[in-house]
Amino acid sequence: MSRLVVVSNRVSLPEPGGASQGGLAVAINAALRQYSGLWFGWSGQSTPEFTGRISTRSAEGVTAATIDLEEQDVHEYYNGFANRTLWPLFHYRIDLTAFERAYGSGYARVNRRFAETLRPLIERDDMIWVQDYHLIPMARELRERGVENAIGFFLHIPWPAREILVTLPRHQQLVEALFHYDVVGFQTQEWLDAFIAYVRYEAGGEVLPDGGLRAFGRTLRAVALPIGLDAEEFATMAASAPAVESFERMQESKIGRKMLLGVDRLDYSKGLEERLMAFERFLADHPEHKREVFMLQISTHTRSDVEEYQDISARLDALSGRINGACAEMDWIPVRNVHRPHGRDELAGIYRAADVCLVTPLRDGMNLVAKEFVASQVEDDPGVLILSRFAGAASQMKEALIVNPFSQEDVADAINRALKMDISERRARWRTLHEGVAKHDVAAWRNAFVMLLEGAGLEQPPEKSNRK
Ligand code: GDG
Repeated sequence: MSRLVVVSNRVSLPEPGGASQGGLAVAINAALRQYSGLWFGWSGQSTPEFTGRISTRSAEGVTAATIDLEEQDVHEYYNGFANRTLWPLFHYRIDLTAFERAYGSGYARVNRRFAETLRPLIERDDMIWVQDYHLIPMARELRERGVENAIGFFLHIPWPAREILVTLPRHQQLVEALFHYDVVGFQTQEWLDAFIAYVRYEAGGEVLPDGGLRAFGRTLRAVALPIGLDAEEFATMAASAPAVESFERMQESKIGRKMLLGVDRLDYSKGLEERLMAFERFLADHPEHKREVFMLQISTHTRSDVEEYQDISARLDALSGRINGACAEMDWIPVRNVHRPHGRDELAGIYRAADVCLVTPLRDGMNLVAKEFVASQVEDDPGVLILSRFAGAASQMKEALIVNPFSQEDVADAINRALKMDISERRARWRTLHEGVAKHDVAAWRNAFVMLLEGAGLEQPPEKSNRK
């Protein structure tokens, strides 16, 4: 069996207790757990000058190889092009997108540095799987260095509509870089369709009879492959002592009230302010529910060096403070606004204690919180999932209450409906959702992608299968 080499911006091996990790790290850890794989990426540390020195560490059968980046790299590539250009743009926030040449150069430089450092570690039969928007040009850089192995790419975030993407200077260069991969995966058919539309109408490419895409003189296979949870691991964790403890602690603190839960990285794409305003609207429309219900919003800080993230943090605190000031009573607070990160096991207990989970991003590649919430429920008394139609997860989780997060009325109505839903409907919806989460798990995602990558390796001409 070929070795799997995963390349992503950050590498974060599991730690005891499961410290806070973003969706991608959680998924890659789960995907590599049963693979004797290599995981290559940035250590998260910066040095005044780039050294290219590789540090390795192993845990649970996964070897991590990391490099430090130069301070300027972190500024221009990570905080810059990745998180101030591509992230907002791909989440439809042109208003927040920074178009700066220095960011583009930093992005190209870091991708080059990644490729140069990774090159000597690649063995003949390795399959290489590059993750996410930070590393789109990786395949081109590796090919330029003679790598002929099968290389795949998976985009964890949405692929934007063509009309949005063309606002990016040198958008064609970015898309052309993708054509150096053999397989490119998107979370949903919708993002894949948007990519195909760009290839056809902007790049003059075509869809081949076998489903392949051809443009820029190259061919790739593009697929929609939704990411999933390690559902089994999650179920085990949900039954662990820390999970049971946090569940009991939550139950006690609910004192018979219903809990609405939100769990998100503090990010403007997650629709946090809109969600709080919808909750305020719900309280105004349904005063009979006051005192019977509260919202626990857990939003952990990420990317705190980026200005837009400091802004959203301040706005969210102000908004929850305003709602509490206006609505709270001496023995009831409507919003519990928590920034402290929790262990994953602790989180599983909190999910289980929730009566309703609000997953209302304005745009989201997939959203694993929706799946984690479902995986944490027990059949006796499952909670209700309210899910934004703009999360990739909505294409799979149709038994959730699907809402438009931009409409406070719509979300407020869904909260009311969720709170009133009888137990048989809750169980029926949950059962179907749970089946889906268990079936389309992270192993299914990994296996399907790796199979395509293996196929791509076989399709190479003979001189290419001797590649190094
Ligand atoms: C990107 C895409 C896609 C949150 N708070 C805590 C904590 N979390 C964990 C959750 C979940 C993860 O963070 C968030 O995952 P999401 O999928 O919701 O979102 P992104 O981080 O934006 O991930 C997304 C994903 O990649 C995978 O492809 O689904 O669309 O944007 O796992 O549980 N974890 C811990 N403590 C916290 O306080 N331990």
